Amino acid sequence: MALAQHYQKLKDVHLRQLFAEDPARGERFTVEAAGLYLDYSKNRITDETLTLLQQLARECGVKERIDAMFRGDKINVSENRAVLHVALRAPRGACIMHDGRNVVPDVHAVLDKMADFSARVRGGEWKGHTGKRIRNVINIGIGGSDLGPVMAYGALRYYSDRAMTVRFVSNVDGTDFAEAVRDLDAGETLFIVSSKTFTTLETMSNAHTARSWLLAALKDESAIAKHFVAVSTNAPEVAQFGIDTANMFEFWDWVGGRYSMDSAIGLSTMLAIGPDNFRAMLDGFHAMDEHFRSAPLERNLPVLMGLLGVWYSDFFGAQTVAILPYEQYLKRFPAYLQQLTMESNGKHVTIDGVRVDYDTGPIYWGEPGTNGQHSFYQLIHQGTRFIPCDFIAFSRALNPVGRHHDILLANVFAQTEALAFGKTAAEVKAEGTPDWLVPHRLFEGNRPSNTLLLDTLTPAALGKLVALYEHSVFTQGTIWQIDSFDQWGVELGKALAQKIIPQLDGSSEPKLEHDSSTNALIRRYRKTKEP
Ligand code: G6Q
Repeated sequence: MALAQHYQKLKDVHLRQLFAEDPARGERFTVEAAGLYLDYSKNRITDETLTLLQQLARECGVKERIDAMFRGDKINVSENRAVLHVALRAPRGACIMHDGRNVVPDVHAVLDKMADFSARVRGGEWKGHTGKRIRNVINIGIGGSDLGPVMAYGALRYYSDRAMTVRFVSNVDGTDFAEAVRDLDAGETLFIVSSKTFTTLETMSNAHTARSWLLAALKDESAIAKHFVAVSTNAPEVAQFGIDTANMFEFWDWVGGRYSMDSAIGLSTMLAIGPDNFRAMLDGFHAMDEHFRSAPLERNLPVLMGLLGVWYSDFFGAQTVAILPYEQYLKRFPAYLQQLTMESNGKHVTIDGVRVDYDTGPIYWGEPGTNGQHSFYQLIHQGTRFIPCDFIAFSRALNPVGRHHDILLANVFAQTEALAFGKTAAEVKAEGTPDWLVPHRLFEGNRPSNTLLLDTLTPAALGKLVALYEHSVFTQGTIWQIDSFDQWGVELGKALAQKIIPQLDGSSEPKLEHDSSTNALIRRYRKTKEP
């Protein structure tokens, strides 16, 4: 294949050489879309690489797949579902069809209901059972029903109502719940039970515990209606739990969990930042959707980033990608992206069920800068592994403090520069380094990175950033010909524990038919657990 041959030609070429040969490279290999500026010049690519990658995109039908997604085709083949998170942020007048029905009015009806509820809670009109206003919001959910809201709350904290405490309970480890409520007054606390299926073990366990906690304090079943709302696709289960379906915010099976932060799953976000800011975030998502749908492949930001990821995964053998936001509010962004990317593209068969003979989704990880610089960056600079990095930064600080922002941004630029160009033996020697020390202080460089530079971390900017990654994940999944929208590995986890739970309880030894390791662990736990 042409790309494999091209890789052989390029694999030993240094970024130092590429920049020397084309002094305008740093301006040429950039693209701006919807206010996001991407500098991809510090990647191990030439014009030919881009041409070949775009050819690959064309051959794999990226354009056709984008159209199929927006058209509502059932591109999630293994679950026979449409993939329409783009409808969640379509403007009111738009038309996106699903099974012969325009879903945009449904989306806006739920958004309006969320806005009305949020305004009432934020304004103190919605009162708790004892007449106190709601000051604490706890979202109970896990995976896609948790990570998006957690990330968005952190990212948009600046815009949030500081009189309100917003917390998240996801883990079935009782500590998560215990610590979340320990200093809260039940009379001022609202639980949002967020679960697409409303059957997830962790979420339902936490929801039942929350119910008991609330009733222990308020001592009246009728309090549930004022302190519990649900976000789900499953009205019967919501009613079964005891939440009035009038207090249920709906979404649909064409919204995947990890693509749901701008559906009703974002209710905690809206309660924190208010309906107007939430809508601004949706507009940001939509701006990137439009760019993805209409921009030519060569200038298409998500396509470009997706293709660069494929280039490194499948030709350079990169096992991981580091996500490095230089923005404290984006602390949980790498964790969010981990689910988005790894749950979507961690697949080993093609859409047709054939085992792939190439690598699919890499491992995503990261931490905000500058903290990472004082821990794991060492390995990126001088280790033996090849780790492409995405640096994310904002030109304007939300909290301008002295010279902090210049120092922060100087670090971004310095890091990408050092990774790309390194430091030669001659340069190290010229600093007066003795010969024996030179190898230790040498930096090979030629480590690639993207730099995403945005103006300010606004709700709209966050929407654009998330949509950029959503669509770049989709682009990659299309190249790899996998189903980026199913998650059978997660489903397996949901079923596995169910079998063991009853075996951990009860006084008589259960009949254990697992392997010898699992049997022994269960026996030891039974012996050592609290009576
Ligand atoms: C996301 C996954 C998964 C899911 C959780 C929670 O794409 O499907 O992370 O979001 O397992 O599921 P529920 O929302 O159904 O509780």
